[in-house]
Amino acid sequence: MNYYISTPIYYPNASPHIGTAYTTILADAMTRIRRMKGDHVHFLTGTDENSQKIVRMAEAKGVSPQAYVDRIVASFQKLWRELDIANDDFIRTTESRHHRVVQDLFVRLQAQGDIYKSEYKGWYCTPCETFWPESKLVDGRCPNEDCGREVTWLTEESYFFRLSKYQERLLRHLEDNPDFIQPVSRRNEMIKFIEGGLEDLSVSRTSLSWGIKVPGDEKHVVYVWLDALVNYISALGYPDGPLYAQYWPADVHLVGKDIIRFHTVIWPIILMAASVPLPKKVFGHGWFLDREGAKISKSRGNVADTFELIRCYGADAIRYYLLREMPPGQDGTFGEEALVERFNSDLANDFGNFFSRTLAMVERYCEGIVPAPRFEGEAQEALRALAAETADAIEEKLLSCDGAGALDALWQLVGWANRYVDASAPWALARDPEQRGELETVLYTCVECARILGVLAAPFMPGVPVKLLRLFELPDVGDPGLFDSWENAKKWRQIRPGTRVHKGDPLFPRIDLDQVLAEREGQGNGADVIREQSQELGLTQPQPEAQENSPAQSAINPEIDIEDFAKVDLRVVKVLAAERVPKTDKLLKLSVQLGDEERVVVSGIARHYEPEDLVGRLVILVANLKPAKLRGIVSQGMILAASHEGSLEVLSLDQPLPPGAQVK
Ligand code: ME8
Repeated sequence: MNYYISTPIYYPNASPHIGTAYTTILADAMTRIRRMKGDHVHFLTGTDENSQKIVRMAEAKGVSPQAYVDRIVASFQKLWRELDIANDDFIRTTESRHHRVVQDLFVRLQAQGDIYKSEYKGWYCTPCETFWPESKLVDGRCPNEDCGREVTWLTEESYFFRLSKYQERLLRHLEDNPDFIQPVSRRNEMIKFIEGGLEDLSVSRTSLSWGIKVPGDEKHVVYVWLDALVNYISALGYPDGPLYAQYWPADVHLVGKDIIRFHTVIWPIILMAASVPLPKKVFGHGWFLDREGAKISKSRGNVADTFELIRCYGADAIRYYLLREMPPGQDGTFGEEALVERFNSDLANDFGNFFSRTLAMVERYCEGIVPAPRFEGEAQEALRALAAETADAIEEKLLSCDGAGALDALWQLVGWANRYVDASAPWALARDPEQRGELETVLYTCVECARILGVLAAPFMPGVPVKLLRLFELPDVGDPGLFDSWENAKKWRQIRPGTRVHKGDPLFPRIDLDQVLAEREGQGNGADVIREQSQELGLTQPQPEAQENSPAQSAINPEIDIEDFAKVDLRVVKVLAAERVPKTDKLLKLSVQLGDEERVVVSGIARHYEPEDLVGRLVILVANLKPAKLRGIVSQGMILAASHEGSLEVLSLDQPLPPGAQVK
């Protein structure tokens, strides 16, 4: 079967964040299960580059829009590689293959009278790049739930697309195809919206030079949605490319709830007007919110740096956490503490531990050689039935875009596996030679169960089978079938007795959050500065290499000359005031006295100190560190602290010395 799945094409106006990653990871998991089922899958993602936002950002940085997007697009592509995203294509709307299709469509729709020239007078929201009819404004402001900003009155010559003409046809389509918009709650919202009346859509701008020119009227560029949405067919080589013939109509467009309206109103109408079949489904998932309940977004800057999270926890854990934490049809909450909790309880304790126990027992009791089962009893029957049931449940949930439900189903089997080990107590069987047959059967069952779990986990955590292939010395390692075929989860006795296995390292070694944070902080506020500055630039610069251990355990750095050290101006300063920096649980803003001068320093010690604990204390400041902006606050220096195994102590003086005194 052919299966075509897409993510939105993201605006490359800043580096990708954890919310953007969610849609792409969900699409990837759906792609992987389909591929494992033997389907031909085409998975498309990409970037939406022709927007006014990009021009503004590029101007602010003093570079050309193209140079600007090229750098950011590279960071998207890097993130997708690091997250093991197996997309087949990456469309950029600056590519000529896309321009050509948009221009051809424009000309056709214009020739048939569905696009016409007029004048736009209306309320315009610049950040959302959307004209809003008066009736849709909320208290005179942009009605986007996520925006709510002021709108301005604009008059401009513009081409319009006759959305209104297709209103009834669209409603009929929604009625005849109840699955077109998922989940149902969003379908109902959209039907109400359409019934409220569609107005024709402005599809060109004269105020821009960056973008796709309107053929024959080059002072106009094609405007946002008519350009962006067409990526789903331009990437396939519409109208006559072989991929288009094979894959269109799309099986599912995965989008966030913020853009479901564009995908279920404008997009189907463009397609209807062009006599192109409609996609089968548009799924609008919820948002990831931060712990204060605000949407994680580029503009809010409440973004956890995804590269840093991958470095700390690995791609599989990030994928697992995001998929598990987004309840179907609702919003999910993202927090690093919760991520680590899930990591330790679900991945280290439940999942990883089952593999460690199984392989360690085969090493201990059978010299690392998988024994042959002596019989088939109730447990084996139960496992076979549960494996098949679990595979079906995962498939059903995941392919209806419910990653959390699919992982719940998988964890039922993980729970069974651990209970089976506890109940059959191989360590007790091993003490009695008469029970050898029972022991070998139990261990074989555990090994098979580990294999089955490896197959079922593969769409969510593609790194798991890769690690398992290192632990199982399979005579047929080259056989792509073992972890690559979904059907194998329902089969029994796939691991040959006699196969050598190794306990190896745990799949998911437990993580101590304090240690992770201490290491991050141990890199100095400098690491925060780099992250913060890169967010401001909208770029993710390479993170400094992690120190492997906390500073006390790590090797001493290379020697420096006394002159090098003399460059560092260390001073005693008195903390005059301290407060938490909003929207981060890491940073404190300190006002310090340095001689007669008062300075502001942002320090990553908020997890270790209450602000009031610091007021009045004499601490050590790196006074000549280049100022850097953290969360919009200019930090003039760095407070010294020592850290070890998760604890952190700010260096301070026992005996008072005047603020400004030098430290040598
Ligand atoms: O809207 N939680 O691009 P965009 C979950 N270029 N998903 C999130 C999220 C969050 N906090 N934040 C973003 C655009 N997303 C247009 C799309 S398509 C033809 C054009 C995801 O960079 C979610 O999928 O603003 C959302 O729809 C998308 O990123 C918006 O990305």
